[in-house]
Amino acid sequence: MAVTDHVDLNGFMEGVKKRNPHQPEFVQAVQEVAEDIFEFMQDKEEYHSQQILRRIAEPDRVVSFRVCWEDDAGNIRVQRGWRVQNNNAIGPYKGGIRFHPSVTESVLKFLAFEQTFKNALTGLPMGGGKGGSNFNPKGKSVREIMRFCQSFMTELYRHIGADIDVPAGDIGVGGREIGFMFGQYKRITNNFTGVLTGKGLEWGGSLIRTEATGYGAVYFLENMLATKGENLAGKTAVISGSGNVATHAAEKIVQLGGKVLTLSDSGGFIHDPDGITQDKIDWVKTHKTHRRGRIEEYVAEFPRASFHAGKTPWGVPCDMALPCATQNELLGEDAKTLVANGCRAVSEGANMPTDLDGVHIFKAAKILYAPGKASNAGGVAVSGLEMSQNSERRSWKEEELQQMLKDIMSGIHNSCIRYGDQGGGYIDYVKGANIAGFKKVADAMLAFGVV
Ligand code: NDP
Ligand code: 2IT
Repeated sequence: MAVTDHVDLNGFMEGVKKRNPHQPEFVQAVQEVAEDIFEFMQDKEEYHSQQILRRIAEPDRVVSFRVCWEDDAGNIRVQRGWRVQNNNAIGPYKGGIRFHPSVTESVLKFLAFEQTFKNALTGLPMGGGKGGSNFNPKGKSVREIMRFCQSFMTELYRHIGADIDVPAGDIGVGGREIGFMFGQYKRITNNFTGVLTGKGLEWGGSLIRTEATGYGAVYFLENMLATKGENLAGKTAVISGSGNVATHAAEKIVQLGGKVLTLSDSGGFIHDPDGITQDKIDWVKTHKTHRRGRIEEYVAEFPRASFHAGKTPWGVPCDMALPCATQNELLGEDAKTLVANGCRAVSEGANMPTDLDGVHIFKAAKILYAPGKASNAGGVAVSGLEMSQNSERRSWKEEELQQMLKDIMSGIHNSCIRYGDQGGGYIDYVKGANIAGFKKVADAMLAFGVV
C-alpha cells in the first residue's frame, strides 16, 4: 500500500482548490474531468498509485513574462504574457495563443489542461499547452499590434520550438498576428521552422486550417445526429460568436442544408429569422476581420434581423446550438431554456463555453451534447497536419486534408462512443471524451515512470 490512502473525488478537488487559489476556471475544468476519471479509475490501481490525474492537473511549467511595447502616441505600455506547458507525454506541447483583456493564469491553465485531452483525442502526437496575454487588440492600429506581437515573441521564442512547443491562434490571434510572431521568431533565431501553426499558405501554412475548427464542430454534430438516423438538412441552429470558429461553423451548417439564426459578439447577438446565408456570412467575415466592426451593424445591412444588446442567443428556439465565443457563456439557466425549447444537439466550438451546471443539465436531459475538447478538436488536428507537412517540407491537397479532417472527427466520435455509451441509446460524450483522452496520456505517463 502506498504511504497515503487514495483520496476520493471530493478530497482530490479540495486539494486542487487549495493549491490553485483564485483560479476558478482551472478548478472548473479539472472538476469536469475528475468527475468522470474517478469513476473510470475505480478498478485501476496503477493510475491511482502513480497519481496520474494529480500529475496531469499540475502543469509541467507556467512561464510568465513582461511584454513592453510603445503605442502610436509614444506611451510605454506594459502587459503580462504567459505560456502554460501542461503535459508533453504524447508529443510536443501544442495549443493556441489568446490575446484578450480577460486572459489570466487561471484561464490559460484551464485551456492548457483541456488541450491535453483534446490533442490526445485527435490521435496525433501532440501534448497540451496554451499561451496568451491580457493585451486588448480592440481599437489598436495594425502597427501597434505588430509591435506587441514582436515584443511578445522576443520573450516567447526561448520557450518554444518545432519539437518542443508549437503555438497557434485563438481568440484575438489570427493569420495576421501569427505572421508578425513568425517573422519575429525567424528574425531572432534565423531558423525557418514549423514553430507556429496557422501560418500563411505562402510560408508553410496548411490549406483548411482557417476553416477547420468550425467545420470540424459541424462534422461532429453530423456524426452525433447520425446516431439518431438524422442529418442537418432543414434544422435550425443558434450560434454564438462571430469570429473564426463561429463563421466557419455557420458556413458548414449552411452547406449541409441547415438554417443559422444567430451570431453574436461581446456586445450582444443578432437574430435573423430569414437565416444567415453564405453571402451574409461573407459580409460578417469581412466586417469583423477586415473592418474590425461590431455585430450590431448587421441589422443596418440586413434590416429584417434584430439586435439584442448585452444578451446571449440561447433563448431563440432551435434544433441545435453551437457556442463558439468563449468560456462560461452558456449557463445553467440557458441550458434549461434550450432543452425546454426542444434543442436536441449542442456542439461546442469554444473551449468550456458551458458552465458545470449547464453540463449537468444537458447530461440529465440526455440530449446530444459534445464538449469542446471533442467537437472543436478539428482546428488543432489540422494544426497537427500542418506540422507533418512542415516536417516533410511539402503541402497536401485540399481534398486530402478535407478527408483527413472528416476522418479525425469521426475517429473522435467513435472514441466517445467507446467510453461514453450508457446503453438505451444514450451516449455521454463528456465522459467518453474525458476517458479516451485521459487513457492515452495516462498510459504514456505510466511508461515513463515517475518524471
Ligand atoms: P475570434 O477572436 O476569431 O472570435 C472570438 C469571438 O468570440 C468574437 O465574436 C468575440 O466577440 C467573441 N468573444 C470573445 N470573448 C468574448 C466574451 N468575453 N464575451 C462574449 N463574446 C466574446 O476567436 P475564435 O473564433 O478563434 O475562438 C472562439 C472560441 O473557440 C474560443 O473559445 C477559442 O478558445 C475556441 N477555439 C478556437 C480554435 C481556433 O482554431 N481558432 C480552436 C478550438 C477552439 P468580440 O469581437 O466582441 O470580442
Ligand atoms: O483551442 C484550440 O484548440 C486552439 N486554439 C487551436 C490550437 C492549435 O494549436 O491549433
